[in-house]
Amino acid sequence: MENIAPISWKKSSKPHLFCPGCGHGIVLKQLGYAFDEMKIARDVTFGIDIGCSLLAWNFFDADTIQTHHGRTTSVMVGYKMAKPERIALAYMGDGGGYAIGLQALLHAAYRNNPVTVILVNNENYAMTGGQSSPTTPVGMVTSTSPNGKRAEFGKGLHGPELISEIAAPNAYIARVSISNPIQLKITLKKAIENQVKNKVFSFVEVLSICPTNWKTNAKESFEILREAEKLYPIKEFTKEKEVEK
Ligand SMILES: Cc1ncc(C[n+]2csc(CCOP(=O)(O)OP(=O)(O)O)c2C)c(N)n1
Ligand code: SF4
Repeated sequence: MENIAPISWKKSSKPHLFCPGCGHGIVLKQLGYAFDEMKIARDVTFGIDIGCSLLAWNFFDADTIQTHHGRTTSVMVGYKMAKPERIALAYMGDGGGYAIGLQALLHAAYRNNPVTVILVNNENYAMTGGQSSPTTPVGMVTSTSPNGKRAEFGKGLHGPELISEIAAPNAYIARVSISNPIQLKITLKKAIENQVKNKVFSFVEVLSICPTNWKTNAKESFEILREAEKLYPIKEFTKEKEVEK
């Protein structure tokens, strides 16, 4: 059978550890294709958060740094200062990026640090058992909202919208979904390219699925993803800023 895996994937790595049907695999596959097409696997340093994103530690034939929960942006900002010739990627979940790591993320955007942050939004703290996160939509049942999340606890944090308010006009900020893998790959490439060419900040939120904690089958998972796409619009935020100028 033809091997359709990205060549930047480690050929000798063990089978992946994600649950069956997890959205992380789709994100990482497209990221692998982006590495291949841009021929950058040797130039990338892949920073991963604590959370299910850490299960990507041996995916790529690329240098990888395992950081603490919520500290990936800060670690990769520091790393990039020390090694400006490297392409610094920070990979995390919505808990790591929008809760414990939010101040680091916002300040990296505010300072326009030349790193690329990829945040996989599955609307819960997946690795620790599906607790409610800043992006959990109203009504979603989680282990900390057994009767459904109440609106008084927030209607869902809109990260790219928040970040684009304080980011520099030349920062690249976008939201995509695993439901459109080609658009996902193109967006990841644009974000990485902005770091390499313009030496500025870039941020991509990827709407994803977590069948294990959502307790859903494939069809139900994608129904929830469609709802997420309505709550969190798929768009690029950079051009809008340029139009406003
Ligand atoms: C400083 C610190 N606080 C809390 C934890 C416990 N912890 C580990 S993973 C995690 C949640 C991860 O959720 P998210 O960042 O959304 O990623 P996901 O697992 O959904 O991909 C938490 C709270 C930790 N490891 N370190
Ligand atoms: S718990 Fe959810 S996010 Fe984590 S590996 Fe399983 S399906 Fe993926």
